Amino acid sequence: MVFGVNILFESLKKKFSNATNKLTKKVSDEAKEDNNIDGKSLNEIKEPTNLDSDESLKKEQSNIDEDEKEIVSNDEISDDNEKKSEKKSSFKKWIPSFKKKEETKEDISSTDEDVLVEEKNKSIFSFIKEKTISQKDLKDILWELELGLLEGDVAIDVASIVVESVKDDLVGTKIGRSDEIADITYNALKNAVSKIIDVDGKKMTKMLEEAKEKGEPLIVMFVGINGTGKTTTIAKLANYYLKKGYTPVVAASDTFRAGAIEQITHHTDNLEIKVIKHQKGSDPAAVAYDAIEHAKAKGKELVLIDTAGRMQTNTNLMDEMKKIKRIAKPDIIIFVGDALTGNDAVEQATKFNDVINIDGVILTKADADSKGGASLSISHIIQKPIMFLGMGQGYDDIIEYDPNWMLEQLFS
Ligand SMILES: Nc1nc2c(ncn2[C@@H]2O[C@H](COP(=O)(O)OP(=O)(O)OP(=O)(O)O)[C@@H](O)[C@H]2O)c(=O)[nH]1
Ligand SMILES: [Mg+2]
Repeated sequence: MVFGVNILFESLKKKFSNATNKLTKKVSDEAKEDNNIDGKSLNEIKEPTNLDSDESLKKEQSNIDEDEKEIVSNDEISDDNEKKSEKKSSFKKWIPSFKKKEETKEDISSTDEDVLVEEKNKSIFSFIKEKTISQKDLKDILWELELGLLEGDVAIDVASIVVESVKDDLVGTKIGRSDEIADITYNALKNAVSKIIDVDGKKMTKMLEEAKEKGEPLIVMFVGINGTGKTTTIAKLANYYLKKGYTPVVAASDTFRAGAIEQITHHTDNLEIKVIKHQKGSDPAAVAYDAIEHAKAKGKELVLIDTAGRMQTNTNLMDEMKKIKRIAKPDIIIFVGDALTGNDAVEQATKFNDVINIDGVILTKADADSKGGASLSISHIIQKPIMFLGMGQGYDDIIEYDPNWMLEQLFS
């Protein structure tokens, strides 16, 4: 399968990674401020380069020497030789003295120097006291995240849900170590997105297996506005299920657009499968009916009904679509939307769902979709699952949608 340039959801990926970085930095900065002790902030502590000059090294070393005395007198560290050798280590040259005092007074009851060094080491990358994330810490960054999502064509409701979920997860969270922040914010975002994209519903492959067991064809009808990729998607799915051992038949029920019957016939010829077709302008419901009869008579397992593209605002064509549904009684109605149209695809899906009650969505042209807004929003808005994603113009360029795969794409 060729995905072309790797631009899949590039913009959303960037937004999520920016948000994680900014949240991490903000909370980290706040924590450093909170932890400013004796006029010395964690900023200073974390920068060994500050101490690189001879003078600061000497100063730090003399602090350490003072502290060493304290350790010996307070806590009976007896092994002088070990202590001397440790003193020489470059690591110790920039251990902050206050941190050492803290540990020395409270904890050092054994003479285990290894433990002492390890504790010091940890302390450099830790907060001195816990930081609790507040609403104030997040305000600006969440606002930026929301704007970013809207720019990426994420539906308004979905953007708000993501932001609220991240806020709920993070506010009140206690962070003990600075290196935890990135993980915590990253997980909060991932969790928010996973709630949005995982919508339960019918699963075509499973239903096909079940229909086969019953000895009945599975009837699937495809709807959507003009040019979104319905006919191409039908050819891809015919190929997909042929490879899984099923025999499909296609109903050329787009009797409206010039060239539509020839277009679908071209694909069925290539795939060497049967197409049931009438004349241009004939009743699309009758074509679907004949295709179903053919499948039943010949023991074919799958009927794929192509329909004409229609605007959701065209009442006559929407009524005609309802008639096809009434006659064909499809097991699954799939709305085919163009991922590149972002919020428009979401609006169309909503309208088609209102009129005909769709069971799921296929988003096409995901291979060219750098924004990802429709993929993130559509199933949550209409509460129907994305079933497949179209990933190119070839017969093999289709993947069965899996929310975990989507999460991987967004957070890899
Ligand atoms: N890049 C890309 N192009 C696609 C994909 N799916 C369809 N196309 C292209 O989109 C164009 C329209 O596809 P059709 O299958 O004719 O669309 P349709 O919905 O049947 O169009 P109408 O019958 O006119 O409503 C064609 O050029 C397809 O090759 C996809 O997943 N990726
Ligand atoms: Mg078509």
